[in-house]
Amino acid sequence: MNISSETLETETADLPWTVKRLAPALGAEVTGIDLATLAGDDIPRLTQLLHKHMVLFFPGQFMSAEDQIGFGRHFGHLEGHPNLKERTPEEHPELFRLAASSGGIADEWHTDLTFLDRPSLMSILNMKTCPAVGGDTMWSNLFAAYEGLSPPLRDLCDGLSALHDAHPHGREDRMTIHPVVRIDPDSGRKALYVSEHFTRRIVEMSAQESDHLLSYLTNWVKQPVFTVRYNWSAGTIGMWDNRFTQHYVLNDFTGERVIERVTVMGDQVNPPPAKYPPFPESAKRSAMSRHDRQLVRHLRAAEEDGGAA
Ligand SMILES: O=C(O)CCC(=O)C(=O)O
Ligand SMILES: [Fe+2]
Repeated sequence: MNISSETLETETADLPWTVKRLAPALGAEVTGIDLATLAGDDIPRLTQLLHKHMVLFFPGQFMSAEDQIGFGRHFGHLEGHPNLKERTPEEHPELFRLAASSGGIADEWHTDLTFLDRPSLMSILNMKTCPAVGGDTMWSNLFAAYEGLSPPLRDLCDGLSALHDAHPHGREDRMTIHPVVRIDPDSGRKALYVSEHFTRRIVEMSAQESDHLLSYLTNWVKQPVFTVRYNWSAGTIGMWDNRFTQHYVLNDFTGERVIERVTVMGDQVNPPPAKYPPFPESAKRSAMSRHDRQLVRHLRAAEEDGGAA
């Protein structure tokens, strides 16, 4: 029987660390590595590993804030959260803290910061405090979600774009438009790029049609077969490719749970040429137009900026 390295549970070939796959869809745990003392080719190797598995977990790291920031900087420019200002007591501006005791539980499926023109490339999470039971995080593989759709639905999604906003942070004025399907420039693979947390409206459809399609697609990405679920222990670092995954925290625990995240910026979502006009351009004005207000506001602002939306 010909077993490719893809099917092996543990992968060690060419790597100085042990990599254990956690689910067929995505996710791997890496041991035998100290993230605070990397050298040589370690960063490009980790980047490659991340692109392959989409989310990586490194138990037992217990990184300091400085080491986590230093590790993150190897991958690009770091920025704190644009809307949520809770930081660490030391006020590291690059570090963003979420504490369950102050409501910081990310229990809605999302890709980080997609209300920005250039969302984040990757996020690096340090699990500071976690409950003995519960508080797992799930990730979904958005390539698999796209590829799992029927060909006619894929064709439909290929021609659409969607408005994302920061409504969950009380900032629905912060918005942008991304394609519903984004393409990995390296592999050419397509991924479904809408989430229930940040995606508000399909641009080219009526509000009613958009509600139905978005509801279908944002539920579809949660199919268990596309996901991995990780049970944390304190001191674990988790890092994910934020371009082609979504994640969700199970709000099933009691007691405290605290994470600190650094966010690597610089993602560039390249929209394909528009296939259809935005819906409000072709719709007759009526009482229903109120559902188009936010989209119209954004399109006007984008036009005044002289750029594409
Ligand atoms: O708390 C977690 O496990 C993930 C929180 C989250 O959504 C994030 O850090 O982006
Ligand atoms: Fe998140």
